[in-house]
Amino acid sequence: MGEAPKHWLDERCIDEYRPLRVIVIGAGISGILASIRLPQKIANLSLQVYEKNADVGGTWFENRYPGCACDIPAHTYQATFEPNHEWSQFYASSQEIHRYWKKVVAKYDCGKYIKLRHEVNGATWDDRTGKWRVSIRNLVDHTVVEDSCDVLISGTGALNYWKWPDIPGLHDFGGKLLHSADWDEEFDWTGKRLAVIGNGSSGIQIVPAMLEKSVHIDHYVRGRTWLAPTFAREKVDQMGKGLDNFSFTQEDIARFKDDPAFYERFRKDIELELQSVHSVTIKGSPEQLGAVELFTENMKRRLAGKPELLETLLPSFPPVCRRLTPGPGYLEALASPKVDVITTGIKQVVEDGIVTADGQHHPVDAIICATGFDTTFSPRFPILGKNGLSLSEKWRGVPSTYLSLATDDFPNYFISLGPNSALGTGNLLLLIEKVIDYIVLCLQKMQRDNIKSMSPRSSAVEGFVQYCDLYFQTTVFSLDCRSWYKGGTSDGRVSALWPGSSLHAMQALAHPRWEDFLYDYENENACGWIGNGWTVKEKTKQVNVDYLNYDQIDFPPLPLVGEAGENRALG
Ligand code: N01
Repeated sequence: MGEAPKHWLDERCIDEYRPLRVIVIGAGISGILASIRLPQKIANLSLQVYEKNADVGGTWFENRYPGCACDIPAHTYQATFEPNHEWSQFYASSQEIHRYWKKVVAKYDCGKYIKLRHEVNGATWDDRTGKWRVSIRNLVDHTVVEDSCDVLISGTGALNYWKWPDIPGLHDFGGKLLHSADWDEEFDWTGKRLAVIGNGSSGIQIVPAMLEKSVHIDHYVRGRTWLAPTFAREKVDQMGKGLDNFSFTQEDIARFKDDPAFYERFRKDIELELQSVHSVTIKGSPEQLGAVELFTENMKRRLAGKPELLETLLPSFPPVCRRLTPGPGYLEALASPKVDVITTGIKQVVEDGIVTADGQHHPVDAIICATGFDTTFSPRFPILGKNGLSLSEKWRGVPSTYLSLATDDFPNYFISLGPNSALGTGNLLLLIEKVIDYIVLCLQKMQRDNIKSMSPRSSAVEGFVQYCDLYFQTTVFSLDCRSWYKGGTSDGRVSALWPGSSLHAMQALAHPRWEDFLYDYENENACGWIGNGWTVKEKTKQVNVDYLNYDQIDFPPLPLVGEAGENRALG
């Protein structure tokens, strides 16, 4: 064997971790969690988060339509490590959730990493330097800044790219035209006739919230949808509040604060319910069949004021195929004499209203499009990986990933809430935390093993895509219902959901399978990570033997002996 080149011996202690510059795109929940966990766990880190908006919070900053709230109970829609004792509602409003995340940002001083009003508009991988070149537009002075990083993390969210529906004449409308995800908070609809298009989660919240002040609402329902019984409501009822009261009083909040055991039990009971319904997503399962009956009864009860609507609304597809929502107050609002549910298709929008396919003209003062987002996962700006490969080209058709968070030929690129990461049931925030933890483990490995770049093997990406496709055949998500889970189609590929339960995702993300990745090393010697034979503490004359501290020693449990079960002792 020939002599190894001298430069193979790295002038670096084994634990002298290489500097890593990381850019995160977006300061929504993913970006905030990244700006807490990365500085906590990555040595020698330079972190920059770019956020296009004027504030942090992502979805919960942007979505301001009337009634906007999280339809998952607030006590399970928070960071695991930041339990909030002061939620004022069982289903917190978008404003309250936004305030919560702003407090988290302030508490962990994340602001120092975040540049607001800076929109990333391009990213290109340079294989030679092992860095991403990132182009950012300053939205205040419109200058373009160039930055670079070792690792690029996308935290732009799956439901951020809102779009107008494809309806002829929409922009010829002479009244007020709004989209749920681009709300005009100045808009006053008192005494106005409204059209609300769409009965997804947004439309379901908007109709009851706008009803009181409006004079009339035409609610355009193209597809049918299931309304779930209110989630975990007996937990609220157990507090003596009654089944339909979702506000917490000052006394309730004081109890959450002063009685930690009560708070923990309340939080865990709801979480347990959230995590125990996965089987309802499986085709033909007793839970799925039971849900049809349960949900039908629930809808019938809530539509008592207009029983004829049940026939109009009841879907032929099973529950959970489309995203499920409890929609408190929605069915009750539809039963109001002020609301017309219109299922005839929209032919066109005219200057003063909407014309349906049967030729009827429905005049309105405002049209509210609660019609959803572009969920194709095509990036909004060019992201170019190895050999100039464009991510939007690569993902045309199938947005293929490895575990939703990385893809082949895009080294050092990670995604939070990428394709196949959303959940039909379970706890999405927990999943975001686990994805960020997974990325942290990858960054730690890059530093420990002196890795220049890593990306999943093509075979691992193909394997995950195939796994998803086979898995979803067993679930109700693949049945015939139009949903953003399938990119807005009825029979397309399920490209938005994690293929399993949220507890399954937790397990899958807990321990990266390093063999599923390809690596390039900083040093040409694949064993370069061993460094120069020194540890940092020795080089800096700060040696200690803390590994002998009792709290650092891993004492194995002793076997029990004798009837009394006394332990064996050495002396
Ligand atoms: O959008 P959607 P969304 N003509 O795509 C209809 C999250 N979210 O904003 O079903 C007529 O679900 C379309 O009809 P159809 C949550 O994950 C969470 O409501 O395709 N109608 C559908 O009814 C949710 O799933 C919360 O036939 C048209 C609706 O518009 C996701 O965001 C709250 C149309 C779009 O529904 C998206 O919800 C709100 C057309 N041309 C949202 N085009 C929480 O509480 C579309 N539609 C956490």
